Amino acid sequence: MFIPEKEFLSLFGWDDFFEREIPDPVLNQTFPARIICEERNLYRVQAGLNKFLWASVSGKLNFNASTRMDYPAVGDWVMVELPPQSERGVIHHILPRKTAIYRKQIGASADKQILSTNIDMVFITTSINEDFNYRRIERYLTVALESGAVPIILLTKADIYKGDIENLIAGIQTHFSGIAVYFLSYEDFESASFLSKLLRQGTTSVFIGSSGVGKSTLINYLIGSDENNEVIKTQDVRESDGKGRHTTTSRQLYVSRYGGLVIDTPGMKSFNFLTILRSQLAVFQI
Ligand SMILES: Nc1nc2c(ncn2[C@@H]2O[C@H](COP(=O)(O)OP(=O)(O)OP(=O)(O)O)[C@@H](O)[C@H]2O)c(=O)[nH]1
Ligand SMILES: [Mg+2]
Repeated sequence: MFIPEKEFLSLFGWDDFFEREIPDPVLNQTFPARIICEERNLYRVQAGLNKFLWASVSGKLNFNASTRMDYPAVGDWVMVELPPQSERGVIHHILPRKTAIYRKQIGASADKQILSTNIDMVFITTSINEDFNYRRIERYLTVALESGAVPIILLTKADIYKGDIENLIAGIQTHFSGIAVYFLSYEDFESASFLSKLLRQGTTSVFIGSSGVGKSTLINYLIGSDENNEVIKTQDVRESDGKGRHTTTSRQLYVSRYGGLVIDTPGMKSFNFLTILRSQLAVFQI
């Protein structure tokens, strides 16, 4: 039987809530793992500090699933089995989600796409170039506030802001009272001391925001990669309108230099549709 590493579990945010939810019948042949990336019908799961494997859902889970929400998403804790002589894991069960952030698909289908689950903080990331606007923050915030996760407004590209940044922050704080607002610039990530305070071990944060605001640039720093050794691809924004071009195409969870887990997401175009759900609802149970 596979015994999960205690250190891994606490680093990855495992707690009594999930412990209690392990269903008895699957306990013996499965072990807990967290979904760190998803690619079509395959999931990259982490089950130990250095234990990664690809896994697919079991036939039963697939059969019982009626919407995309019934499938694993990045951030989920799942119960996985590694059949003898196999390198591919089988996901038997998705543990209930504490929080889930998702958006509706564009088009006729009402099916929702989950961006990530079991998050503690939502960083509403917005650059303070010419594309900055209050309405967008408002929309992201409305959704974040429903989640149970803590919303934080993060202003990026402070280096290109021409006005007085303290004034800007004071204005945002007045507008969105009670919400923490921070700023940073890629020229000086080191001085953004709030990052080490917030991204503590055992927490999970998701970075959402329009394409090109600098989410992946920051996450590259947080996971210890640099310009010459970029783990996540980043791309210049169009100079004509300051807008990005959708460089990140999938969600992925990483361990940050401060211990907390961080999830990069693709920039959102159709943000109007984004909603966060509290998840202890029966609908998520498999
Ligand atoms: N001037 C300036 N440019 C920045 C800063 N942070 C990121 N950039 C640049 O902005 C561009 C877009 O950055 P990304 O990190 O790819 O943006 P993203 O939010 O991940 O975009 P998507 O993956 O498309 O959602 C890149 O050219 C970065 O070098 C910053 O603090 N200041
Ligand atoms: Mg990106």
